[in-house]
Amino acid sequence: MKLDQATIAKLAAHLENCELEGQDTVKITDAHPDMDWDDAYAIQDEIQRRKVARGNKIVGWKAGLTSHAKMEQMGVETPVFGFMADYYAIPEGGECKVSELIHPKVEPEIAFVMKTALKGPGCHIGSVLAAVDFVMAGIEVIDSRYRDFKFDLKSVIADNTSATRFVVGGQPRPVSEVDLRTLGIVFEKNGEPVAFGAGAAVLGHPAAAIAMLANHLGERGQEIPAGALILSGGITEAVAVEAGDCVTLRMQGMGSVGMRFV
Ligand code: OOG
Ligand code: MG
Repeated sequence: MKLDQATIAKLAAHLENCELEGQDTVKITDAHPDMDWDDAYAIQDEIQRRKVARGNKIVGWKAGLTSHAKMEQMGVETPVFGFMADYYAIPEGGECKVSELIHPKVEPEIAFVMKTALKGPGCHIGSVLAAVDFVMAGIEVIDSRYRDFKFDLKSVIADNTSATRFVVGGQPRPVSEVDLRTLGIVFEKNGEPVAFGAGAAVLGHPAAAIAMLANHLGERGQEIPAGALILSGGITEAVAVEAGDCVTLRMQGMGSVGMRFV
């Protein structure tokens, strides 16, 4: 760690205030070029602690930058992990208020719900499939707090990987019944298909993203608890949205899920 506790707390408060007020900011590595990976996750942990202290529940985790499309779009090469708070959840078909956000984008993702806890290190696709209860369609809304959505990996990790809202739904399926790699998706904005993909876009097998998350948390003495919701990371590039838009994700054999931006 390169940053002291006071600096970590100050940066966490700043980034969380930007989130809560819908304000953008310059990336934090501009002022702290020496910060390391542990500092970045420590800032994210401090944001999580602030939310829990305020009474929010942590309902799940997310992997991000797990597909080549996303890595290329954002100019980075490693997956990142974040958490999801209760108030990020939007009901199926519900409204997402753009006025609360900075510059939202949407991503088609596979949502996993855990049957049993999963603790790394050493987790692999097999351990994930044994621990997952069911999978369903999910749309993540990301909203980087950084100006013009421009960041480096440490800055985006500290900013809880741009997490802001999500919707899950459609027709959940037991994970044993789904071929996660060939699972096809069509992502529509205002009735027009705008992106297409298959599950294998996520690290060759979407369960690999959950294994990486479990191993990442395991290194920090944490586990994925039973019942947690986990988003796999976007299968395609993220798509910008504005008030008036509606988006729908159709997932092969698993129905569809959507939300509206107001
Ligand atoms: C970082 C978060 C990426 C995903 O699914 O790849 C992410 C970003 O692009 O702002 O959530
Ligand atoms: Mg995402």
